Amino acid sequence: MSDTHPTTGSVDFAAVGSGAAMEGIPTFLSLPFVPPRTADLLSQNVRALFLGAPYEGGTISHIFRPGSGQGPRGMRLASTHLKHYNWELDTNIVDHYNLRDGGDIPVSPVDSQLTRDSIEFSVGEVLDAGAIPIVVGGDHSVSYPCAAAVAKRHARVGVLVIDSHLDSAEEAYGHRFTHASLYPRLVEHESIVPQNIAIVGQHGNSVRQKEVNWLREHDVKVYFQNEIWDRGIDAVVTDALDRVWDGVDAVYVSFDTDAVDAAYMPGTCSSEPGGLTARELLRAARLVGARGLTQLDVVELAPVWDPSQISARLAIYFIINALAANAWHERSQLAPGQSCVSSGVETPTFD
Ligand SMILES: [Mn+2]
Repeated sequence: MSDTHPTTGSVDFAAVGSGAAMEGIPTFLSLPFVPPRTADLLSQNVRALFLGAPYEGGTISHIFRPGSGQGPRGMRLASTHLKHYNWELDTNIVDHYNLRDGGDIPVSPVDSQLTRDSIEFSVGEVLDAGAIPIVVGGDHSVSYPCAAAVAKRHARVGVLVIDSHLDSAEEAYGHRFTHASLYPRLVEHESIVPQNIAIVGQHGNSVRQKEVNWLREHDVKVYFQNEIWDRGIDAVVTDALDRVWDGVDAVYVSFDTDAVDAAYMPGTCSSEPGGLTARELLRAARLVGARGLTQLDVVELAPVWDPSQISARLAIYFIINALAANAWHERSQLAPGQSCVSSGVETPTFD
């Protein structure tokens, strides 16, 4: 077979093989587009779908440090040349899930309710196909509709958030659905109880006393960055996962990129010095995936602040590692929430 080019028709591109990162339409991992609709996903057997939610109207960061609306595009651009095979877990994540790029969910820059409705609809379509939605924001307010889609489809849902902030203000800037009010809104769902919520990686200086009070009153567990330094990432994330998976049938996972130190993640909107290292984050991704994944979102990535693209690359590797570990969990045939790590499921060895 020979593909001819419109301007250099004699060149046989199929024979040459492209593989170049800088040609074609930049989708996530250069994957084909499939719309986020249940029928399309089922007919093409897609079991995980990348979706952009390019909305940053839920935060004041768009005034003093904007750019999370460009998160999906930045992640696609930084991912086009990456390989699909994780050798440590012997998994090609594209083959395993028939992973595809679902494009960007329509959002309105001036109407947060319309935006939430749109995101919840698309994420719901993916969940109804039995696929894993991987939603990339946008600011942290895009997590409300993602969590709502999960919460309305399961009897009891755990919540694991990796974040430097507490996001537990009843309202901020006179609004109930900003990037700072996640937990008060989540517990309004009957299926989400505070005892199954864990926040990992808290540090910094951007928390109001009122938020701390709310979390104490509701018994939401916060794991500080200091505890990670004292006990190590494995022990802390394992405790957090034990909590969020206790008695639930699904877990909603959100990774706010500002949990990571700016040395590894400069491209984020509300950075706090003293965060997770890249290796701690990737270790967390493996532990999270090794229990089973229902859904994943990655928020607050702002590529405009990082021309080196190390931020987008780390966020991409978080997704890849979590998906590879979840494939390991699927192959192990453990129940949702049971850990491949603590159950001693072996990984492939290359002696
Ligand atoms: Mn945050």
